[in-house]
Amino acid sequence: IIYGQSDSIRLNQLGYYPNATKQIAVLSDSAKTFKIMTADRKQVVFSGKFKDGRKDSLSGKSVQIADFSAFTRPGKYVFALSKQTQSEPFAIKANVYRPLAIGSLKGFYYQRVSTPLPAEFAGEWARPAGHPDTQVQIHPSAASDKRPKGTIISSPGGWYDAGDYNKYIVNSGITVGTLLSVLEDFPTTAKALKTAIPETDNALPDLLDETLWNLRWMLTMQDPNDGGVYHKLTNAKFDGMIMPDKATSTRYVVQKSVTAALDFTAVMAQASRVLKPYEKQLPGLADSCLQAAKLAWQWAEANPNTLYDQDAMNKRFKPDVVTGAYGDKDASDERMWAATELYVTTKDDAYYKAVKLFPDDKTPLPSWAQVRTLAYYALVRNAASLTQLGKRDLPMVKRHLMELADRISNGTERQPYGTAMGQSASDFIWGSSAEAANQGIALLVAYKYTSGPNKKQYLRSALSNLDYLLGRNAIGYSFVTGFGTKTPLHPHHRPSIADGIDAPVPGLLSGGTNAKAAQQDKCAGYTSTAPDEVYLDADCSYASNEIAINWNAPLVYLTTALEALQEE
Ligand code: 9MR
Repeated sequence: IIYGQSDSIRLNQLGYYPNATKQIAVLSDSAKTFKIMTADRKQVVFSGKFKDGRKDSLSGKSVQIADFSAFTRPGKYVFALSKQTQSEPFAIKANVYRPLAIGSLKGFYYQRVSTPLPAEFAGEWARPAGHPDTQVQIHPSAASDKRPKGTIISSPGGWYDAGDYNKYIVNSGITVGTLLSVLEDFPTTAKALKTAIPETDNALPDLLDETLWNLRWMLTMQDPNDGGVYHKLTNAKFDGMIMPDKATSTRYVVQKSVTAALDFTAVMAQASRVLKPYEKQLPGLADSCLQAAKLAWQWAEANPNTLYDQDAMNKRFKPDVVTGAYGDKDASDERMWAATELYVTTKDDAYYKAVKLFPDDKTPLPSWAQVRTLAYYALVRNAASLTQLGKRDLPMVKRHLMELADRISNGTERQPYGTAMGQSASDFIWGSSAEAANQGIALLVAYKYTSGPNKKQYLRSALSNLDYLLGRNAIGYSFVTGFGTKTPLHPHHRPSIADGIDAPVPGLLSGGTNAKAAQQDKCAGYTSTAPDEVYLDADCSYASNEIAINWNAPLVYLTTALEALQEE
C-alpha cells in the first residue's frame, strides 16, 4: 500500500473549518467515488460521489471535484480514491489557519534589516544583523536635493523587500497599508496574533510592533528639508547569494519620486489613525506620522510628474542602478489613495476634493502599481466617521466594491479547481499568489462592509482562494514555505539559499505560478507552458519562486480575516 500523497490529489494541505465548504480536486476523468478516512486509515468516516467532470482549459487536463462539506466532525483525516491513491493527512478543526496567520506575520520578522535575529526568536534561522544602513550615500540622481554634496544619511531598519536585500518605498506602501488594514478590519483577531518577537511582551499587538519596524524606516526616507521621499534604498546591483551580514556593497538612496511620496503619504496618514489609541506607549508618533504625510503630500502636489523611470535615470547618472524599479507611469491612483487616507484621518474636506474618486467605473484589483481601490477600502472601513461629503459618496463606493467582488467570485463554482483564482489566464502573472490573496481581501472587504445579495458567496470565494494558495491548484503546491506537505523548498530568497539550513525560512509566500516565468528568469527546468502550471521550485526561478513583503501582507490579511469570520 502506498500511503504517500498521490500527485493527482489537490487539497488544502492544512485542512478545513468544520462547517465550511470542503473540496478536493483530483486530476482524473473517471473517478467515481471517494472516501474520507481517519488519519490512521482504520475507519471510513465519509463516502462520496464525484459530481461533475471539468476541463482545465489552460492545461487541457480533466479535473473532478470531491465535495465533503457535509462532513463536519473535527479530526485528522486522509482523502482516499483507492488503497494506492491517498492524500497526506489534513485537519478538520476550528482555528485551522491560525498558525498560518501567525506564521505569515512572523515571516516579516525574518525579513528585518539592521538587527540580529537571535535563536530565541528565530530558531534555527538565527542570523547576525545585516545592513546597518547608517551610512547611506545620496545617489547622484538625487543631487537636486538641498542637502550638501557628500551628505551621508542614516536610514536603518525596515524589511528586506523580497529575496533581495533592498528596501523600496512603493512596495512598502501597499505592504504596510495592508497590515494596518488587518488591524482596522479585524482588530480582535489581529491583536491576538502572537509571533514571539522581541517586542511580544510590550503593550502593543505584535502585528503593530512588526509593522512599526518598517514604518519607522519609511520615516527616515523623507527628506525633512522638502518633504520628498526617496524612491528606494538600494545597492547599485543585486547581491550574490550570500547572507545579509556578508552583503556590504555601498548603499544609496536614489531620486525622490511622486509615487513614493504618495504611497508614503497614504501609509503615514493611515498609521496616524491606527496609532492614536497607543499614544501612551508611543508618545507623539501618531502626530509625527500625520505631519510627515502632509509634508509628503505637499511635495507630491508640487512635483506631480516626478515619476521613477530607472532607465532614464541610468542614462544621466552613474553608477547605474539595476535593482527592482517599481516604476509606474501613472500616479493618479496613488494620489487617490493618499488624498483619501489624509481625508479619513483629518476629516479635512480639502483632501477629499483634491481628487476625482470615480474617474471611471473601474475598481481595479490592488497591487503595488495600482492602489486606487485601497482608497475605496479606506472609505468603507471608516464610513461612520466621514464628513457629509464622504458619506454622500458611500453608496457609489460600495457599488464599486461589489462590482469587484462579483467579478472575482462569479464562476468560482465552475472554475476547474473550484477557486475564484484562476478563472482567467491573466491571473497567472509575476506574484500570482498575491493576486489570489488580494482577490481574497477584495471579497472580504465587500463581505464586511457592503450588504448585497452575494455576500455569502464572497466569503466562500475568499476561502476558496486560501484553498488555492494551500494546494488546491493546478500544480498541487502549497505556496507558503513550511506550511503544508508539498511546499517550496528552494525559494529565490538569499537567506534561505545561503544559511546552510535545509528548510527555507518559514511563513513566506512564494510568488507562484507565472505564465511568463521561463522567459523572464530563464531558469532551466520548467516543465509546462500552460499558464496555470508554470512554476519551478528552484532558487534561480525569481519570476515564479521569489518571496516578497507585498505578497506576504495579503496572506496575513486573508488568514486573519478568515479566522475572524470562521463561524459565519
Ligand atoms: O513584484 C514585482 C513584479 O510585479 C514585477 O513584474 C517584477 C519585475 O519588475 O518585479 C517584482 O518585484 C521585485 C522587485 O522589483 C525587486 N525585489 C523582488 C521583487 C519580487 O520579485
